[in-house]
Amino acid sequence: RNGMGLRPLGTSAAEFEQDLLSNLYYRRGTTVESASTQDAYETLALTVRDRLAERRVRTAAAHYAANPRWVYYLSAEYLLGKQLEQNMLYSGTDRIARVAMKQLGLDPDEVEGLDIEPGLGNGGLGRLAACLLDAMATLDIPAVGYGIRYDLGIFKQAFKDGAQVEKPDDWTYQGNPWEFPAPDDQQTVFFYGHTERDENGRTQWIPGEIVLGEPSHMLVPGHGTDTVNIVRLWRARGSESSFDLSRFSAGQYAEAVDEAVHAENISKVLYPDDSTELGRELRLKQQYFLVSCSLRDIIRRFRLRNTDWAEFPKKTVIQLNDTHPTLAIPELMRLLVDEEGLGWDLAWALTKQTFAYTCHTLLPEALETWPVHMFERLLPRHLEIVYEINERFLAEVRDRFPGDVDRLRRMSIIQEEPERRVRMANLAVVGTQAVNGVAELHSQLLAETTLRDFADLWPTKFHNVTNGISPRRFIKLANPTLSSLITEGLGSDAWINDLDQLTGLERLTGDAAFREKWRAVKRANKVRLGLGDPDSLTDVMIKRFHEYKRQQLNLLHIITLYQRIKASPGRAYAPRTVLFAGKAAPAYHAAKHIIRLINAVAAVIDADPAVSPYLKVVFPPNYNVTLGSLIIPAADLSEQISLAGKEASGTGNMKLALNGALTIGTLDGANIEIRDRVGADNFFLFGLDTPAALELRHGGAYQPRAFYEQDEELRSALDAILDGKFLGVGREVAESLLGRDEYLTLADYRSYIDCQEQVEKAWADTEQWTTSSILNTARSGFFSADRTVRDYAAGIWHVSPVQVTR
Ligand code: 26Q
Repeated sequence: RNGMGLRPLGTSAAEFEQDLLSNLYYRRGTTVESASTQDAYETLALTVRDRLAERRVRTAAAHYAANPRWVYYLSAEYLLGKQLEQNMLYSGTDRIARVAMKQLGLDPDEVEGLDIEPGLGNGGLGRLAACLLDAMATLDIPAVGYGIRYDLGIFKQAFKDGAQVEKPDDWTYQGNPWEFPAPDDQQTVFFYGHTERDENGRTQWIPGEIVLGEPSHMLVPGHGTDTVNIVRLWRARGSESSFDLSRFSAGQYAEAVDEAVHAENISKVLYPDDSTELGRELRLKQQYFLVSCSLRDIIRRFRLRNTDWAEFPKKTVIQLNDTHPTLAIPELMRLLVDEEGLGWDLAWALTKQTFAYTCHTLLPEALETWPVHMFERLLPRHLEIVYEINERFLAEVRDRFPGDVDRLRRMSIIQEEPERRVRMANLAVVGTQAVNGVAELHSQLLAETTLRDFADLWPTKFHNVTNGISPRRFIKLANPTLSSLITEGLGSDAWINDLDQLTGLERLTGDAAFREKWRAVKRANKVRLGLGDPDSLTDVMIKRFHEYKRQQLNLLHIITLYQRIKASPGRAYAPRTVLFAGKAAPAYHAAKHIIRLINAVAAVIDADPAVSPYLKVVFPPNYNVTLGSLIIPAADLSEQISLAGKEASGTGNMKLALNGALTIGTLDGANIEIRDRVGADNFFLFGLDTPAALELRHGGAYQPRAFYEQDEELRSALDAILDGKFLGVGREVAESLLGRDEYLTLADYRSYIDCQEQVEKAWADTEQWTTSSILNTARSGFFSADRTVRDYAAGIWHVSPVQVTR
């Protein structure tokens, strides 16, 4: 019996089989003979989950006993990926579960196929949150992730006549076996209303709407440890007071229910935008809902073991994943000053010490701001607090830089022109003890450009923490055959939790048999993916569609290849499969035009027998963590071609390099660090660097038409689009490039085309390519999220592990 007085769950296939039968019977109310595949799936999930639940209970007990300093990660988005496979691996049941299922006559692949990915995020930022949770658990760091349990995740992408159409992602339609409801920890959230001062001069917020926050959590197990942390997600519920009783008794039942339904809209849907979203009130409401519920929960947990507010920052660090949860700063001030009666100065000192802020962008249009009038209507007390924070802050700036009015205007948390708005990034910098960018270049540019005034004022507040990825999910689970080969080559699987050990592969580049096996794995992964010729160069661009990422540049290369093959059909071209995957924000028309044009070019090439043996464009719809895990292991070439200075970091670049793809890329984001590590010989570099791009863009003299006129191949590619050669679509794309070309696509065209020719030459030397591929994997250990979390722990969080013992 274990510490809880329970019979420990078995570790053999026979015991697992018994538990499956018992769970099928008692938790699904059925038997093997009459079970549906859905019954089998839910039962398998519960049987796996049970084996983590025991570790979870021990983790909670160990954490309670230690009363440690906690990391609370606040994020509006999480892209956790499918849970079943991961939880089988982490609980050590992957093998026995499959044996047991077969014993019961169930098809493991069919059953596992019903597992659904919770798509509670847009892209990089949401997946980063999931990778950091994975690494924190693996490193035994006491942590809780807080987020929103959206009813509808990121939309499902389909193509109709080559154009993106969106469908709702009702991810819990069949239930969600991974979720633990926690109704006892429900919270109450206020919105709207007004403020009043009581007789002691204390401020009270009289709300105009009250909504309930209902928590549930999912398990976040560590790999190779007993630690199981949680991610707690909040769902909005109408409160009893939002249920209009007078209407109810007057017989207007449906009308009475109306407001409760209205309240539930808060967690209805994830906003599908990954950079800008015109200030929608519901989005601001979501942010405050997350913040209010989570802070109350954090304080509840603090009080289980502590009484003194002075201890709060010693026991708590709250990491803000971009500005989306920045309302936590004025909210903690409100709780401390209005509800707890602390003086402003003490409350402010505690607040600042508690928070840290990660910035994920440089694009000025992606910096969140909210109209003051909207902010004031929804959160009247918070606006007063923001004003007070701002006044005191501006006084400090005035002291340091007397007479510098322009600086005050730039740094103010309130923007005055052309419209009064609250600048969330300024609030986040002012209210935290540390600010970090997500790659070396990005952190440097933040301090020199976007947040320069703040770095002048507080130089030591600014840090870099280069992003990382979970090696468990993005190589061990995604690429099992390569993982086995690596384990065979290194003689142990310890590399999974200590990714720097991959450097041991370097010496194997000299082993012809190993290289042969390496190629065979890559080929088998292409066969598994099932798109295009497995012997062709698989050229992969997988990421959200955005003009700064420049999918259109890749497309111009494809059109150029197409035209070269048409012009000289006799030559021997190395077959290439160009794979795109990614979603565009539903209202981002320019990005949708690029998608439409890619699909048209793909169709034209497919229909042309002179070209199709050499060139194929594939665009599987609905890119998500699951599809990424299938594509990444099959890639030979990784396209990381954003305009220098625009991509904060990128993390897909790391996933692809780790899986042995060579990068063609600009000096942007983490590409620079990848190239520094894998070596310039194993990386295809092209394009303007950041200073050159800034000069060209802001020198005011950039004329995309000049590039069009000077470069015959470029002209011919754009003319083909303008002449309607690709089903008559995509003129908007060409016109935008010839008009403003915001992201200097035409300026980088020639350099990119020439670099792709280098790629083609390198591909022809199979052995050398394989060596480069192995070296990419061998030298990518730095990009483990374990290293990222260690950097946060040492430089920003100042937390240490707590061991969970038996
Ligand atoms: C903000 C306000 C209103 C509506 C939506 C948003 C919103 C939502 C999501 C704004 C931005 C995002 C997501 C941004 C994102 O994913 N950024 C990426 O973060 C990665 C992890 O740090 C980096 O690697 C990428 O470079 C960066 O683009």
